[in-house]
Amino acid sequence: MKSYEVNFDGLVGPTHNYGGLSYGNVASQSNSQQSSNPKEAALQGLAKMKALMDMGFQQGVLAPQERPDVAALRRLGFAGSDAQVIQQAAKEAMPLLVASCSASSMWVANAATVSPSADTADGRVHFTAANLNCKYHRSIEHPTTSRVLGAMFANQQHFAHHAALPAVAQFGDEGAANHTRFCRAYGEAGVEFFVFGRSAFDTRYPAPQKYPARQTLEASQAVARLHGLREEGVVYAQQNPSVIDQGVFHNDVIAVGNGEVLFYHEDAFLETDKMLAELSSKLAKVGGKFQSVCVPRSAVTVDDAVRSYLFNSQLLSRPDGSMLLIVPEECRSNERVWQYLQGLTGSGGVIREVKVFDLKQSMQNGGGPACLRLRVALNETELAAVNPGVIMTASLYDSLTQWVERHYRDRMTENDLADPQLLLECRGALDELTQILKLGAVYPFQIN
Ligand code: SUG
Repeated sequence: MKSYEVNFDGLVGPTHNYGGLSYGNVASQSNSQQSSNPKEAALQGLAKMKALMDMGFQQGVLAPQERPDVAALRRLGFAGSDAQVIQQAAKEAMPLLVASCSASSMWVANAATVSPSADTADGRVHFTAANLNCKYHRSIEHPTTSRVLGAMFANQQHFAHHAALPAVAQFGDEGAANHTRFCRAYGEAGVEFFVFGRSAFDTRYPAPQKYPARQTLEASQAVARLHGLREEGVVYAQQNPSVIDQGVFHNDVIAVGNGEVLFYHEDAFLETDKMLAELSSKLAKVGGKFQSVCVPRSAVTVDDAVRSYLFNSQLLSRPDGSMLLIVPEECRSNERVWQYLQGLTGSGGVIREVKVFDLKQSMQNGGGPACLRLRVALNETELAAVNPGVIMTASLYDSLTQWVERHYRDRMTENDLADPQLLLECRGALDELTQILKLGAVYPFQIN
């Protein structure tokens, strides 16, 4: 049976702004308070989806969330009408209003961890929504994420959904941003690679000194248990704490994998040789031949990787078995990175081509091409069971582009977030979106 990797990209929401909300994420902190352009952000994301679809890849779309999240503000004690809740928060606690307005759900690599059916005990595709417990503005995403994923992958014969892990730092889980799967073919059993930043219960593991390690070993292990993965099909590795302290807040900022290939920075992991040997022997047991492409620090520094997002790229398999790397424009403007990429594609190795995309609006908050997509490996039968409303087509692209043009502002600052009219605009837009994507009622304003 045919199988595919389907990339579901997060559609940028109408409140996209630079709130400076993510301590440890260099771009988010350095662009704090700048004015943003939500319309441009959404169109940049849609252009990437359309381009991948046109290249022959399977592409889907994941809906944004209702923001400002008035219900979240009410849980923090703000009261009255929706407009009063927003105005009171703006007056008394602006950082909380900004957090409740974040369009951060666009980075759907953090929406969930997904295990394909070939890896799981019950032969279904398993999803665990990420609790994103490290940052308040992201911790409020998972209930709606679960409803949206449930509406996209509704068929219970093929899809199993798990609620987010307990909402404490000890089970901090950032979803697929710290998870990669190696396989010979997408429909065959593979090796799932979980990368954690610290252990919450075992003090023998080192931890970063400056910035938080968002993913714990215990969270990764819980996800693997929930999904019914076999021990021989799982490898755990620890991120190098010193790169977290240099701004590598998710593993997908320093490594990316696809098929039988891991593309990573020399400083990405602890005990790299042991980890590579385990990946290689476990992949061999399911018939695969593991290959690694290490980028030496002498060619590209960790700082270059953090600024250019070289590793936050999409590594895609082409029909002839070679691979294509989708990188952000920032890679072309970094001389060392660009030079490295020229050498890489010219070397006769597996990665043959680089395609550059302008995702500046998202990049300024620390979200590159790989942050914007959630990968779901599906066989033909499972793909047919996905809600067809969320699969990208030329006509869906046109509808979504027109929808963005109709509803999105082209400039957003902190003052705009305090405008109660923004809530009404967003709800109107999202109500229409759920009809375009055939999701049914998924947002708090639709179900309460
Ligand atoms: O969680 N930025 C996101 C970026 C997520 C990137 N995802 C992956 N690497 N997979 C984060 O730090 C910034 C929001 C703000 O500051 O307005 C933010 O949430």
